Amino acid sequence: MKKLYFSLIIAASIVFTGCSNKGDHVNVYPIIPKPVSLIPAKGQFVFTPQTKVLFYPENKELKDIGAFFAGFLTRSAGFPMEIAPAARPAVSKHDLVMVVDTTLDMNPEGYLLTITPKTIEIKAKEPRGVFYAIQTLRQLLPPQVESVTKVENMAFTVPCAKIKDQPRFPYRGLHLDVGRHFFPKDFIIRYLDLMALYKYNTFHWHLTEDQGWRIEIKKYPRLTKVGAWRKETLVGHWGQKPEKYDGKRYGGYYTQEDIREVVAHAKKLYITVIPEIEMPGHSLAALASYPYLGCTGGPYEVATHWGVFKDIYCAGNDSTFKFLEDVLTEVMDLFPSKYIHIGGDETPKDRWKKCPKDQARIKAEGLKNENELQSYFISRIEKFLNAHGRNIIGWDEILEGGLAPNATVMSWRGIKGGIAAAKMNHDVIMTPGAYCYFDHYQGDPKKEPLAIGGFLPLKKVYSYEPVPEELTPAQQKHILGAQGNVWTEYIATPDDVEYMVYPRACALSEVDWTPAGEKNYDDFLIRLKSNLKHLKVMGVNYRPLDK
Ligand code: TNX
Repeated sequence: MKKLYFSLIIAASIVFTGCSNKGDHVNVYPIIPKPVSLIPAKGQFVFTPQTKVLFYPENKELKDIGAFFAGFLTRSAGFPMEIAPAARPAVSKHDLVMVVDTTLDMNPEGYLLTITPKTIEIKAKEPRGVFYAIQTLRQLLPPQVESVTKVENMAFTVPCAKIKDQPRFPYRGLHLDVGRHFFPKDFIIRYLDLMALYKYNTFHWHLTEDQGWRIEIKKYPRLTKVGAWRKETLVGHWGQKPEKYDGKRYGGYYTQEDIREVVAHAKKLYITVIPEIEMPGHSLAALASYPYLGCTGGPYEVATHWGVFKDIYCAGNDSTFKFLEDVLTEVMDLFPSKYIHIGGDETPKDRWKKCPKDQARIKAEGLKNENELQSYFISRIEKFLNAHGRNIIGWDEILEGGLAPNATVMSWRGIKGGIAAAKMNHDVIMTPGAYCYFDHYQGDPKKEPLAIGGFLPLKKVYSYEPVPEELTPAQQKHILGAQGNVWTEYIATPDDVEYMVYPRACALSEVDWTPAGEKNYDDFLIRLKSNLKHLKVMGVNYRPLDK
């Protein structure tokens, strides 16, 4: 055993010293997103069965992070990896030590990682910084560290370096639409696990749609009994004639227990889950469940094709607000996030124009038109959520007819909405379709699986700059970060999701994390090539890079 170890160490030394010269260090430091500063050094740290994970001070959160990291080496290398509190914030033995020092003057998500042949030391102001250092370490280890079964004859080493790192933006998001297609809880957990590897900290879970309501609400059981199921699904592209349907009942939903499990798992990964409950549009599944919520009273049917539907919640009816407040009460109980996303996009006003109750509301509230009625709707919901200590996020349509006083805007129809909101001193999350829509094609549509349209190659995602030049420095501070959106009209399985999301999410992680001046696409590609080997071991169905 000892002998084998020795030769593995020698082999590893040859590989790594060969590459640790300045210039070609990128080959052995395939870290994504790229750290703010990395000083390469000669040699490597070799994990052995004796290596311990030590933490200081004694703290349950640090212990959990230690166990998270140890798990990888226990599974892949078979090392026991003892996790123990350290007596002081330094080690003399051949161990990994994780130190939280609240007096450090650094970003709460930042970290310092020093790797020498003798020890690995992580320092951060908060445990989440330590967690991000651990993701960096995972990427520096051989890809086999991600293996869930023991890998024989493998040296588990990391190249020496001194890394100082912190994110550029506080909001680094990925979204997933589970309304058009439903993805099982276990896949959501995997989606989160992958996000954590790239230092994303927000999961926007789009839970309600015309084609399916996916969250159990105890007070309104028909939402999942009726609203979670559609009688069939469109085959091929929407708009293609003649329309064809598959004739198969389709659906699914998350129980409240499932949701609690996902939220708890996300918390361990330092990911906040923001639920989206769409209103007043994209609500046909809710209307089909409770027809009194619509202007005409129905009957309604859960949608079987894609697009924008005219039947939306009636804004003239107080029982609509009672329903939504009840739903949101259960939602707030499940999701501890500061933000609740209330949708607000694509709301045709046809029904409101003809509905006596909506017209009466417009009159009674002294509103000018249906746009102002939409604003009334969103502001009323905002008031309710604010009273419960939560803030709303809405798609950029919520600017039309007047922005709710405390709303954060998600700019998706380009960046205009984001600019307008920032100029009004509102916070903004950037998700412009041309750069952040991972449902768009990645290559020639003839060679790609059917997608909604558009063309968003990796390089274009990478090139995105979330802060618009026309904003003043004070307004720029309102840009919280960027998010990749994954709408699933044409993405039906977990494998399809991974194909559309990776490696584009790797590129966007660098947009969100790395200082703009440090970005370089060619360098990113070199790191990505090595980094993708990790995803390969994890069995991720990523789209291969163009030759
Ligand atoms: C627009 S982005 C939508 C979604 C669609 C998506 C398809 C947004 C707020 N609304 O309902 O799924 O386009 O790319």
